[in-house]
Amino acid sequence: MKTALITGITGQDGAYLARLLLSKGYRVCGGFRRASTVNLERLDYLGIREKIDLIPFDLLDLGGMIRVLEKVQPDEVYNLAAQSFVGVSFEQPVVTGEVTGLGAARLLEGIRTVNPRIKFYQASTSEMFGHVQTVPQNESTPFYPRSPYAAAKLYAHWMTVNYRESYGIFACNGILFNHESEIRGLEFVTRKITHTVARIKHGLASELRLGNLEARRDWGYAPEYVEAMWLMLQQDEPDDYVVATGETHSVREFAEEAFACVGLDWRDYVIVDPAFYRPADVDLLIGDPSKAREKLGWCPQTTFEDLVRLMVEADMRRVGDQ
Ligand code: NDP
Ligand code: GDR
Repeated sequence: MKTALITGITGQDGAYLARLLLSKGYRVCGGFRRASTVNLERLDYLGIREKIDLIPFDLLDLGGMIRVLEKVQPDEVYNLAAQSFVGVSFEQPVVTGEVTGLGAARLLEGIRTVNPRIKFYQASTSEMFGHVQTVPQNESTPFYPRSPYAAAKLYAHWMTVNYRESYGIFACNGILFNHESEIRGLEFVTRKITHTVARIKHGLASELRLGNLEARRDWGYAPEYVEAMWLMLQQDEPDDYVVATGETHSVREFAEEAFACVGLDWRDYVIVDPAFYRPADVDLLIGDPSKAREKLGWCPQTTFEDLVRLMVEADMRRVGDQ
């Protein structure tokens, strides 16, 4: 039986990856931040909370990390923990750098110290392409980060490459484009839209305030993306991969589609509010997942329309049950 340590177990991807690895017979250890209230909602939603060994873990604490690695003795570590909200990174750039950037470096140091044969997955991101230099973006596209979050992730990305090349650690970067689901955090634009659409339809809200409607993203379905993470660590050689759908849509299109799912016209409810603009935004992301398709045999299955619909339907059920 293999053992995996997942950091960020309370997040969207942590929950889906845990479910996937459990289905493959892994012992799954989940690192969670010791806070006054620990949010295990997503693990409950997927019905897997009792099957996971939950372990206090913080990306700020190298000593604690080393003790966790020694205790758990993982075969694979998936580093999904981060301050992951781009908007907040402009308000808290240093904390974002500490957690999202240096946190990954601490974990790599822990692995190098405890057991360099542990395989390592780093949650890299399409945000590193930022002000994009090619369309679409693939593994050779130069990076141009546009936020403190993206700059921190870029540091973590290169540290992962560095530990692979310097110490022979089996370390991979998954350069994942946006992936969403019914358990996506409410602060991200897709879930903010689908949740508010459900509240409007149930008469609990009357408007939806958004920022930049013209930003375009390559949106996929999260449960499919965690499969790619696992596949990367099962290859003969470590490498970096873009994971994306190859389609792009604007925030406006997402809103239009979501309102249409419940028979409403988005123009009657959406208000553009500059409070949600960012000091610098990423205008266009569209990934080229050819390498993941050819080498990992990975292919996205869920269309944009299906993604929006499944998120709206889940929020309609949840809001209706409240
Ligand atoms: P979430 O924001 O849902 O989850 C982030 C997780 O990190 C949470 O479990 C959070 O714990 C944890 N965390 C935050 N700070 C610390 C810390 N100091 N020590 C330990 N844990 C911490 O993110 P997603 O699941 O959406 O994404 C997973 C990873 O993939 C992230 O690194 C994200 O940046 C990256 N990514 C995500 C993409 C996406 O579209 N979803 C695309 C590309 C990359 P807590 O519950 O305590 O806050
Ligand atoms: P992103 O996701 O920044 O791409 O990062 P987010 O959903 O926050 O923003 C996407 C785009 O929508 C625009 N936008 C708004 N965004 C939010 N959150 N709220 C709004 O009201 C709003 N109005 C318009 C944003 O300006 C942006 O252009 C996500 C995170 O999961 C990262 O961790 C991950 O690395 C990347 O995806 C890939």
